[in-house]
Amino acid sequence: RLASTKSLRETLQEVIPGRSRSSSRSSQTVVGDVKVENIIGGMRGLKAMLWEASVLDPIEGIRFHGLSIPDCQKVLPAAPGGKEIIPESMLWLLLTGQVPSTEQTRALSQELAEKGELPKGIKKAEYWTYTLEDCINLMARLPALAARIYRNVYKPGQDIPAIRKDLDLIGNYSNMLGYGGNESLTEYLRLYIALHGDHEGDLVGSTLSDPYLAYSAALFASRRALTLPPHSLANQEVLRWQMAMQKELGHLTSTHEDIRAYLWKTLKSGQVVPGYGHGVLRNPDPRFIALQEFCQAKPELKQSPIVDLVNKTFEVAPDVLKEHGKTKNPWPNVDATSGCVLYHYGLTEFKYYTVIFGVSRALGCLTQLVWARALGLPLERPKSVSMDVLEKLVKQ
Ligand code: CMX
Repeated sequence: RLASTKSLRETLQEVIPGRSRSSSRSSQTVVGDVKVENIIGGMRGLKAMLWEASVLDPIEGIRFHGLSIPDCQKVLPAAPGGKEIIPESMLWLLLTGQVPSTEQTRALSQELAEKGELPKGIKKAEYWTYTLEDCINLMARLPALAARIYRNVYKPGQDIPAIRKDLDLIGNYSNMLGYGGNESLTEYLRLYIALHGDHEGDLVGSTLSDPYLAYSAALFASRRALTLPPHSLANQEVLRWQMAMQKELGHLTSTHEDIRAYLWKTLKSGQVVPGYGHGVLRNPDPRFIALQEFCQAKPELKQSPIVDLVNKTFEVAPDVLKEHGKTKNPWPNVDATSGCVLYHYGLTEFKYYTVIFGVSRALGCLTQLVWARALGLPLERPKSVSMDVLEKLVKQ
């Protein structure tokens, strides 16, 4: 029964395989009868449970792995200078079914003492270091998570490649999505995700919530932020609209005049031109320009019917919107092209675009969280005013 000098973990590693009882797992052997008194009596005395460490005999009392209490008192090591069994040696016996040596018991006492202190509160000035660690972990896992969503929904039953240590974050994401062989799309995803990385907003994070909660809240709680037009889903809306235009005009034959007429038709039906205008910007969105430049540099994208239509629309729409005269910004925003390029690459599942967007937004959300902790920023708690107060102010 005497154990070797092995550690608790090593000992368990040896013991567990022998006790997994694989041969008896599906045995049909009858262990006993179920009597009415068992049922009414809370299953007392009914052998229906697997328990490794102890057995309670009505006459002898408890035995731990076959050792009675007097046996344990005889063989289980005591504390230095003591005589009584100590919980460390009992724990060892319960876990492994073996009697530990004095050295093994001391090693376990030492490990417990080393790990015994309650975690102390960390200094406020150090919050950011832990936040950063969580943020990096979260960021690192997002591609696998987002790729799994894509595969589960659109390509079920296929194996997802493992993370490759030699690839960058989006190289791995693209690979796990199943587009690893398409370097041009992978490059586009890199640019798209880098460009969409930030936007203001840190309400949940300001409550000192951890990055996982804050980021999930950013994705889920703010439906407007991610799943409703006009601010979001806009790249899907643009794609739908451009495809409808393509269908109506014929993609290779459409002239600037045709597109101008289509734009007016959209506006006259009371709809906005998707991909144009912005709450803040008053110029073409530099993210749009960067994506356009990406497309211009790739010969196959220059020939893409959908990308060509986006270009032609850009050549016509600002003038039409200026003439229409409502929007403060007649220029394209990033969504005027972003989804159309994904579509060109064969990533045609519209509904997934918002997930890619979510992966991207992690960059900004998590950055803000680290800075909020580094600067010790307080809970965001704006003061509200009622309509009455506002009206009084206006009338003053
Ligand atoms: N087509 C037609 N009319 C437009 C327009 C467009 N693209 N953009 C704005 N307008 C209209 C507005 O509907 C508003 O009309 P009303 O006065 O009748 O309500 C008027 O112009 C003034 O609006 P604005 O101050 O210029 O723009 P807002 O700040 O109110 O809205 C935005 C900004 C993005 C919601 C709006 O331009 C829009 O709906 N664009 C199309 C959808 C789109 O591309 N969304 C992507 C946004 C990208 C981002 O947020 O980063």
